Amino acid sequence: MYQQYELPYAYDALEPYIDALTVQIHHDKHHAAYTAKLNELAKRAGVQDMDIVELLANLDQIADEQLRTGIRNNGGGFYNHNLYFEELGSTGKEAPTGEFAEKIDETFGSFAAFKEKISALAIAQFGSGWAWLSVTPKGDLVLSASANQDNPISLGTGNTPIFTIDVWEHAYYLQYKNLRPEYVKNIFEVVNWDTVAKNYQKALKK
Ligand code: MN3
Repeated sequence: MYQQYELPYAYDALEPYIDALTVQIHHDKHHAAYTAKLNELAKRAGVQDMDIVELLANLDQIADEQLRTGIRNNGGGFYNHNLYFEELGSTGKEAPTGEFAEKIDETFGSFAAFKEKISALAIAQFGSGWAWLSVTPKGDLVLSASANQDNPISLGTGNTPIFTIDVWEHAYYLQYKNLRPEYVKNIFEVVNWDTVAKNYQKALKK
């Protein structure tokens, strides 16, 4: 049974940057639907007890093509939104600190340069998708983007995602309409960088 991440913050906690109705529908409808569908399909495929990362990294083990595609999309939707909702909820800290902050500077030059690069990927993603900050098996940071509910795990990169930006229209359209760049700019106002730093440390220990 795959458990949807429960929001530890109120629907309106991300306002004015992400409105309460968007958070509510995004989490309680979209994310809940991916989770329910994943549970149904995983049961049918007999993989309901697999860890989600293991499952997404080994999609080719599911012989039935329809089940495989359904699990790729809904398993991705489940995993991606767990990461997304967990990384949000500002602590008031505008940037990471400590070892993770040093790694960002070393990799991208500065935190501002990192924000600029991942934002450009998010804005340029054609149609629905995600932008990613991931940790490679060697412990390096890399950026990428993906379509639909694909992610660095289901794409077989071997990298561990630690931060993401959802650029499906359901993530911003109620408030921002067609202005994806505004949403991408504002999401940085509500990131919990302590959570992302924890994700980084966990990824290093893999
Ligand atoms: Mn979404």
